[in-house]
Amino acid sequence: MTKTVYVRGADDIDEAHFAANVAAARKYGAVVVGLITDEAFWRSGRAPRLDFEARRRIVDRIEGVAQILSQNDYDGLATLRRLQPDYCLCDLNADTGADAGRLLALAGEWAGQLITLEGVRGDPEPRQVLDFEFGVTPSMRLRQLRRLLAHSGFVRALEVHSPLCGAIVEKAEVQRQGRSMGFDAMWSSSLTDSTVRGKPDIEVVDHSARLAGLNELFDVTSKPLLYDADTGGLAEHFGYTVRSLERLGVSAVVIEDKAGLKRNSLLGGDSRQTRESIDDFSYKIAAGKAAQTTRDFAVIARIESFILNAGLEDALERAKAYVEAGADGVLIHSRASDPDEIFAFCDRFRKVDASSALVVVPTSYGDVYESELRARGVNVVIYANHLLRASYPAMLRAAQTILEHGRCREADAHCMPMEEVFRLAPGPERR
Ligand code: SPV
Ligand code: MG
Repeated sequence: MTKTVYVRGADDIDEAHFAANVAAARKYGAVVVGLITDEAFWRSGRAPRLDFEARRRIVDRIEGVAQILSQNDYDGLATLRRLQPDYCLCDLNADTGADAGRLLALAGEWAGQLITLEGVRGDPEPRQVLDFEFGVTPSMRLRQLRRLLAHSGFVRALEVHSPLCGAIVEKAEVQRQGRSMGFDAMWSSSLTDSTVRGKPDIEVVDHSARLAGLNELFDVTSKPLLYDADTGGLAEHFGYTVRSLERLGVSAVVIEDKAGLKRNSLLGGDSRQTRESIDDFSYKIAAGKAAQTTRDFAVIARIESFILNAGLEDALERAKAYVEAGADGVLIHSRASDPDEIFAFCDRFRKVDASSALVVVPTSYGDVYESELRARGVNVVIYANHLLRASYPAMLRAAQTILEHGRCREADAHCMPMEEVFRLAPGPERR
């Protein structure tokens, strides 16, 4: 009897890569591709870059595929249990170490065998490469955020200030409670974009400089991006910023209702921040919405009432006005060390507005769990500065170690091996 080989049709169906997998698999038997349905993607909190039909068409034209199954579970474990193939192909370049380990255990359940593309049976360490070969057009990227919000209702975003950070958002994945967890989106932070340039977060780094950085970031990533545009500048200028962001493929812009010299919201002490009037800020929101050319782009209005001690009623009044002016959602910010005022806002806001996006940045109240925020109707949680804050102490420690020893050997202990650096961006094989 012909043996069967299961191949998982994962997120980024890159035709050449997938065809190579199928070619390797078909040496063992008839290739059955478990093609993950869009619903299974959404349930796992991810967005497929192509919808099911588009992915099916790609797989369909690959030579050697005997059957395509609609796979309704993201990791494929239930499908494998049902199918009980003779072989299961595990792509160590694409599947995580945890995937590999679980597939191996599962294959043992019915004496199936795991084939790994590197010929290493069950090697738990996947290669962490930035093997981003799947092109994403600006419009594909732009609409991802709305699709994610519509289907899964919750987006987890992490700050990026370089293409390398983007690659971390793209690839970082852990297993939590039996599910693989990753980031859905990137946050382009004014704070970290300024700090990496050694400048304060006062709108002194202009959008042209930041947008040039986004271009490079988008070269090596596929996930959607929310852009922190500070105050958005003059209403007359904001429309131009919206157009530039849309052209690049940014999914949403966030503007905050501060006026004058903008200071970072988490800056303690008397930062003498003033606010835009509700009318003026609403006018700016409307100007941005009028300028956008796609239906998918979103303008999020950030409310600074708690930052300026103006209270809950003020925050709610502003939220209502901003949504009426056309904002697709609101970001409610706080620098309290507990989430009480955020919870109070969410509860009241969701009573009167069930559909606008609700965004939070829990830097100062970091004890809060995503599940608690979700339960209060939050749709987007932004981890706004963590890659910058993690990297600087590590760089400083390496620099100090060199100074302390008068040589660099000891710094190796704080640094990744050179081979891993090369593996991050391996480049093409020489012909
Ligand atoms: C940023 O990341 O630049 C933000 C969020 O605006 S915060 O720093 O908390 O104000
Ligand atoms: Mg900012």
